[in-house]
Order: sequence, then structure tokens, then C-alpha cells
Amino acid sequence: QTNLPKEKTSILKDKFIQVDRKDAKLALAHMYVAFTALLVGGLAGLLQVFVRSGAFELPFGIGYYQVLTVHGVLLGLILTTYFILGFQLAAVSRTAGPLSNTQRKLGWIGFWLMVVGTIAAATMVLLNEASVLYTFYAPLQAHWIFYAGLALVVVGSWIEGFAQIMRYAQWRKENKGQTSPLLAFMAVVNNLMWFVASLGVAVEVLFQLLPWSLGFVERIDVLLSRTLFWYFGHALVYFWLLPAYMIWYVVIPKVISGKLFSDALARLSFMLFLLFSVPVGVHHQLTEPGIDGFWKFLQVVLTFFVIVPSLMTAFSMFATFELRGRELGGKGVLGWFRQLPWKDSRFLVPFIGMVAFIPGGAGGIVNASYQMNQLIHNTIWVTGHFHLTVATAVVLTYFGAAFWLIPHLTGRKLTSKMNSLANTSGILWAVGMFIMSGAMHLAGLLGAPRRSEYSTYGGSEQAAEWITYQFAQAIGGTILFISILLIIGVVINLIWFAPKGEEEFPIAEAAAGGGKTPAILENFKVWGVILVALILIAYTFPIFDIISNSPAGSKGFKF
Ligand code: HAS
Ligand code: CU
Repeated sequence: QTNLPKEKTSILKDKFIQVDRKDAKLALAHMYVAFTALLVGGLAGLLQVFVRSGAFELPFGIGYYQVLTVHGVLLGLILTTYFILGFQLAAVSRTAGPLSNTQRKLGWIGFWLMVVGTIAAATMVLLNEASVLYTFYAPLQAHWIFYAGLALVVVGSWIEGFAQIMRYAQWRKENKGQTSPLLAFMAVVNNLMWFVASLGVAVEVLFQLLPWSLGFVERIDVLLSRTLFWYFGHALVYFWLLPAYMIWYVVIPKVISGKLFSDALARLSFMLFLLFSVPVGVHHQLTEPGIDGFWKFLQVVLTFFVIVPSLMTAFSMFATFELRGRELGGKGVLGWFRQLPWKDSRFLVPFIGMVAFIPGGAGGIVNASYQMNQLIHNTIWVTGHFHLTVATAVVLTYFGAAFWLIPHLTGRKLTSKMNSLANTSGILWAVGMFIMSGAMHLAGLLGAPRRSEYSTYGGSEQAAEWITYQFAQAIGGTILFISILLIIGVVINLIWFAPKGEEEFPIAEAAAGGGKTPAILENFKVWGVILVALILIAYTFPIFDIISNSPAGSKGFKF
């Protein structure tokens, strides 16, 4: 039935081979929402590239920005958050042990709060009462139910994250002095980062957007709201990235029957993410007046710090691949490369994501480079950048994980037929994204704006230069949509139709010779103090400046 590796010896040594049945149900509930969001959000993406090619108009009076909001909210916020919380829950249950009844109950409460919030926000978007895009920048104004819905999603995610942290704390109490399971530790770091970061958007929603959309106040301080948003927003992109890194560090080495390069290095890189993810948000505001150049420069420097743990991850992954490839007899400088299990979708699909992250990360370094940001900011280059990072590196890794996680949760098997369908979807994604994202980067360099509907700008010569690229985006986008349909097909098969059986939740051991992981890496108090200090240094003055010099503020606008 399947061509996946059969050897099970090392998982049998584990105490918790299977995700607990009751935990599996909760994790699976997340997957239903995540993949529904993929289908609808993907369709919205397809409509957008068609509109921007200039050859298609939306029917029934549907607005471009309405569709763009559906796309960004469903894929950027809903697909990611649900997948992450479901995956992390399964990971904690698998490595630290089944959740207690209280912990699981909290998980369900969080999940249902998120569902109610999602439905509320989605309804407003579909009614064209919240065409404010996924960043919901003021002075674009949405119906208050949209903001309240998003707030519920965030509160629900806090409760779920808290339940995961409780399980980890219980493990540490029961196993004093021992190094915790790596995957559970990583999930905890991601949850902590999420708590600290989402405080920013919570303040923005509660104290600015809600009172303003309810009509209690007429005007809003736009710069303050954007600063609070990006305090949250940059860490948000790492909230998406870290689960992909969990899979790269812990799962992929096992899938290729190799070893994790170093437990300590993996933990250190996660701690660095915790420290440097938040105090860098101003790199999204480098062109904004009202923030002094000194603070922009400081946050640019901190941004260059947060590149380091990604480079550590790249190093670690290359090392894992090379060690395993040589073990299998790969010779010469690159001979090991051919030995990797290219036909296994659990490996190939995330691997495509890793490759995409090389140009994606390099583009990020361009964006963060103060002066170069002036060239690309607000152009479709940025859209190209995040379709390589979140929409390829991150989500292909999620999909690659779903191909074993979902059958693990449903007690079914990935057949060789589904495995090759999954591989096809990964390859199609790579082709489609290469065309679409490549065209976005190039058009961006020629000045094509992002977040904008099709326009000839009054027959301008410059806008005419963009059209070929916009056509290319439509071609790439169509290929991507076909890939999405294949993925949805595989997922439906894995949930309801695949043959009953057992699919492994792969967890790698660390390579020998790494020594014991230093206990300081799990001392959250020490890192917490440094984190708070960095945030205060990076944000106190800019926020004080903004508040004390703010103009009257802006009224709301609607499309
Ligand atoms: Fe970004 C804008 C800077 C990473 C997402 N980014 C965005 C937006 C999104 C986003 C959504 O400084 C748009 C927001 C909006 O709507 O306005 N970004 C960076 C930097 C990094 C970075 C410095 N971004 C990400 C990740 C994202 C993401 C990750 C999502 C998951 N980004 C920016 C800036 C802007 C921005 C500015 C604002 C632009 C503007 O003006 O509006 C870094 O974290 C990147 C570090 C990564 C690397 C790559 C390491 C490579 C690895 C792969 C190894 C491969 C292997 C495979 C082992 C240095 C780990 C083997 C391969 C073989 C070939 C054998
Ligand atoms: Cu950022």
C-alpha cells in the first residue's frame, strides 16, 4: 500500500507512540477549519490574479478589496492559526503525554471561541462590511463585529496556548532536572512569543479600533494603530514560521531516517526568536513619517539579529541532510544529495519549502535594509516576498506534515497513490509560485503597487510595463489553484477514505556527541527579563513620541 519506510524500532522505544485519542479529536477539529480556509482563500486568490491581469471583471458587484480581504484573512490568519494550534497540540500530546481533562477542556473552549470569532469576522467580510485587508489598517474602517470577531480568535488562541503550556509545566514538574521533549519546548516558546506579541494588537483593537468603529470616538491615531499592529505583525510571521521550523528540526530528520544535528542548537535558535521577534516591527514602517530615524535604525539592527537563528536553522538542516546522505553511501561534495528520499512526500513537499526560503529570506534582508526598503516598499515585490516565505516555505511544510499528521490522527494510512498525488501538488506549487512570485518581484522593481486593483493609471507608460508580469501572475496563480485542489483531494482522502492503519508521528533523536543540553536554555525567567528589556528599549520612546506629538487623528473610510 505504501512506499514509506517501515522501520518502527525507535518509535517503539518512546513512551507515547500515538497522540492520545481524545487529543487527536481536538487536533483534527483544527484541521477541518484550516483546510476549508485553504479552499475558499485559494479561490479568492485565483479571482484576484484574474482581475489584475486586466482580462476579467468580478461578477455580481463583488469588490476587488472584498475578495482580497477574504484571501488575506483566510489564508494569512485563519489557515495558519488553526493549523498551528492543532499541530502544536498534537505535538505536545505526543511528546509530553496526553493532556489532562482540564487542559483538554481548555483546548476545546479556546477552539470554539476561535470558531465563533472566525464566523463573525468572515460574515462581515462577505457582507462587504469589512473590506480592510488582512492588516486592517486604519483609517480604513470595518464593522465593529469584524474587530470583535478577530479579538475572539486571539483570546481563543491564548486559551489553547495556555493549555499546551500547562501540559509542558506538568511534565517538568514530574521530571525534575531532565531536559524536556524538544517539540513540546518549541511549542511553548511559540506560544509565549504569541502572547507577548498579540498584546500589541489586543491594545489596538480594544482601545482604538473598537471604540472608533462603534462611534464612541470620531477619530483615530493612525500612526499609533499601525505601530501597535506591527509590534504584533512581525512576530506574527514568526508565529507562522516556528511550527515549520519544529517540523524541519524534529520531524524531517526522522522522515529521512537520520538524526537531529543538535538539540541545544535547536533550542538556542528558538530562544533567539523569542527575544528578537517583537522589537523589530518598525521595519514595516521605515517609510512612515512620525517615527524618528534613530529608532528605525535601532530596529533595523535588531532585525539583522533575528536573521541569525534562521541561518543557524539552514546550517543545521544542511548538516542533517549531508550526514544522512553520507551514511547511505553518498560520495564527493554533493553525492549525499542524491541519497535523500525524493519520492516521500513527507520529505519532498517541505523540502521545496526550504528551497523557497532561501530567496524568500534573502528578499527579507533586502526589505530590512533601510535604504533598499525605499525602493520596494508598497510595491508588489513585498507580495512576492511573502508568497515565498509564508505561502511557500511555511505552508508547504504544513502540508507535508498534514500528509502524515492527519492519517495519524484518523487512524488511516497514506497510500502510495496519495503520496504521489501529494508530490505532484508540491511540484505544481513550486512551478506556479516560481512564475507568480518571480513576476511579482520583477514588477515590484518596476514600481507596480501592491494592494491595488487593476488600473491602467490613465494609460500611463509605466503602468503598461507591468501588464506582462500581471499576466504571468495569473498563469502562476492558476497553477497554484490546481495544486490547492490536489491537496484538498489528498486531505479529504486522508480524513474519510484512506485505508485504516497506522501512520507514524515522526520524532528524531539528536545525533550522538552533542552532550547534555545546557539547562539555561530552559530557564524562561532569564530570557523573559531580556525580552522585556529589549521591547522597552525598542518601543518606549517611539510610542511616547507618537502619543505626545499626534495630530487630531483621522475619520474612518470605507470602500
Ligand atoms: Fe518578511 C514584509 C523582512 C522573513 C512574511 N514579510 C513581510 C510581509 C509578510 C512577511 C507577510 O524588513 C508583508 C506584511 C504586509 O502585509 O505589509 N522578513 C524580513 C526578514 C526576514 C523575513 C529580514 N517574512 C519573513 C517570514 C515570513 C515573512 C519568515 C512569513 C512566514 N519582511 C521583511 C520586511 C518587510 C517584510 C522589512 C516589510 C517590507 C515593506 O516595506 O513593507 C528574515 O526572517 C528572513 C531570514 C531567512 C533567511 C533564510 C534562511 C534559509 C533557510 C532555508 C535553508 C534551506 C535548506 C534546503 C536547508 C536568511 C532556513 C537545502 C537546499 C538545497 C538547495 C540543498
Ligand atoms: Cu517583519
